Amino acid sequence: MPISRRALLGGIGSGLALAACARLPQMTLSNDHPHYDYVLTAEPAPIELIPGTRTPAWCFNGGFPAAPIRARQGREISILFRNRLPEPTTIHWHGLRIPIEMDGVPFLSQPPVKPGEDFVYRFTPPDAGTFWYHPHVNSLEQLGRGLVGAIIVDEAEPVGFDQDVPLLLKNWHIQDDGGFAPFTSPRAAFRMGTAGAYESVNGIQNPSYSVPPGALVRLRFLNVDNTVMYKVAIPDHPAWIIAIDGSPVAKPIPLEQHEMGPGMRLDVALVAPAASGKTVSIKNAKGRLLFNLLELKTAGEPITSPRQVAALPANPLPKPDLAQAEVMNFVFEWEGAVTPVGADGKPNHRFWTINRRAWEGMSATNIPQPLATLELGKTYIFRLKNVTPHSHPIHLHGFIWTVLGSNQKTFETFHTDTVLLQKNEQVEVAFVADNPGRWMYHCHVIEHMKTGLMGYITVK
Ligand SMILES: [Cu+2]
Repeated sequence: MPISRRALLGGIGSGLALAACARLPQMTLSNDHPHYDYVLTAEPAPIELIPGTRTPAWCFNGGFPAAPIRARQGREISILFRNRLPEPTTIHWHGLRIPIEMDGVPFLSQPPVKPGEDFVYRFTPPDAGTFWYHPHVNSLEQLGRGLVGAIIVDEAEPVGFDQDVPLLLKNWHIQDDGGFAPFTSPRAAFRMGTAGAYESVNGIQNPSYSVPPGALVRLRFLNVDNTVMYKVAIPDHPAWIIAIDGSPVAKPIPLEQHEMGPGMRLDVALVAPAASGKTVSIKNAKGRLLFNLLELKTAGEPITSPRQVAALPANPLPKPDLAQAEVMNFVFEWEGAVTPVGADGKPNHRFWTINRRAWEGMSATNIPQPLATLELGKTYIFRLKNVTPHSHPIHLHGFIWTVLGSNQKTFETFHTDTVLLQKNEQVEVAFVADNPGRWMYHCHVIEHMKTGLMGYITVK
């Protein structure tokens, strides 16, 4: 979706009000200076999910899914974001280690982008991998209506896949007529969340993608859902995990079943069957049953030179100094078992807690205290303890954790920006606090984050 200069000029006029950005000079758009690699517009756009119906979605660039934004590792990218929604918004770049001014959290890192306004996101991604973006305003509705997209950072040196398939996993909260159903209910918000009824991959139920026979295929799974966990499995064909949540694993891991909470990603590599007309079926495991997610079908010109799955190059993460690390405990808890609703029937927003504190919410004039203040450059070990009977994908903006261990399972050390904590699980993660700013720290089940399971840490 790189926008040509001509298309860019055709799409925007002069006299745009650009929102202020603390670190960057104000960009003035003129026909002589089309400075942007991408134009990303958030706007209402009806789409057809259920054949013959209209869903009043909110989309990026007019449809779902928007073509992935492709950046290159170590190279600056500039994205002109245009808010054409009827309400304020921002864009957060999940998993990218970029300056706080570009992190897209209203009030904490930038003012909300008002309807009709624009904002220039400009950053240099240090890490290659599969990432995603979404608003950080009115998240239940904005993400629920479709404002989610993939940003793929290509490796600095090409890694040689024959085919690269981004797969956005999302359940839509829609009814049979295509109209939206409620994105939340109090009862579900205090349990595992409200699942949408219409499952989709890239906006389609059980899509089929054709790949050349013998091709080395990279599947990029992105759980962009508000609520739902996916457990990816490819039971009848060899496949390997090559990256978890954007970060390459040291050695490809044979894929059995891999669970992804909201916000999480998974890169899987496989060599397609050598013959034409063959199918590789990709499943979602629910309990002991396997359900179809999508399929690959071999077609077209075969690739005859042998292909092999290999490890991806490591990303340049700073190495935690475990001997000098400071340990911090974070306990994820809930306040009671009775569904708390106010007199208006709406959920009580102070139900889930981090260290006995529910997120208070914030505004331009009222930013609550951080959950913790970290010293710039120092290594920290976060001990994440889930004492609730539900799973929580815990995400920290601006950093990538090294996962050291869990009290429930053993694994090779890996890196992630989102840890899926199972019930009663305790996980230890380490990282170097090398990125100054105020960084959101929250559960990515949107109903959990909206009802308390959120906060931020300050690094200075
Ligand atoms: Cu949660």
